[in-house]
Amino acid sequence: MASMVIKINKSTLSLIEGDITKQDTDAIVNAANKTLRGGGGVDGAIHRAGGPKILEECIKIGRCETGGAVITSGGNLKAKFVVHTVGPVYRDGLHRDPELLSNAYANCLKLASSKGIKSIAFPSISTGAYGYPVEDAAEIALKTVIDYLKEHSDIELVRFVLFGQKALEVYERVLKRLI
Ligand code: AR6
Repeated sequence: MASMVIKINKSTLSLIEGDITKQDTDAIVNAANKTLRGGGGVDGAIHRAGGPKILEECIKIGRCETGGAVITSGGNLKAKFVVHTVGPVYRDGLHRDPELLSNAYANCLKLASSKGIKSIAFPSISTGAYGYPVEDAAEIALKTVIDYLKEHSDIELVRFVLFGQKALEVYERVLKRLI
């Protein structure tokens, strides 16, 4: 399996191809929607693999705004927690799209850190049903995570779990450009 691993201060940032529901990190991130009631893509896969407990907790929480993040248990998943975030629906890359996508990553990291989470796996938020071009989204995602890890040392591992070789290649290319 192709992958890329770099160190940022004491933390590890890694890129792999795979299925987010199979990750053994303390937390995995769900690319949810504002209603938190489940959906397709990663959201559907996480709820299917994690079982009904996750949805019950989501219903209690109620809602999540674009760029925000909330947390539930991991249900039947290996991961103890699921951090649910809502990426922006891509319009044109202008307006608030980049800012809201960056907020989604940053708020997941802040929330994870406040819960003592040491390792977290992200999917490529907004690049499926929400239509964000992968290359642009990768740059925002990686920049936001790198900036966070430069300033905070509590999260030891951030793993991007990309769906398919093509997405992994894009993330690898963008990361090489950024470091
Ligand atoms: N593991 C890792 N990545 C995956 C997996 C998986 N199991 N399944 C899909 N991907 P999307 P969005 C990739 O559509 O664009 C839902 O219906 C996929 O290839 O899941 O943020 C929600 O309820 C893509 O690159 O999320 C919302 O309504 C990336 O994950 C809406 O979709 C994100 O695709 C959110 O759309």
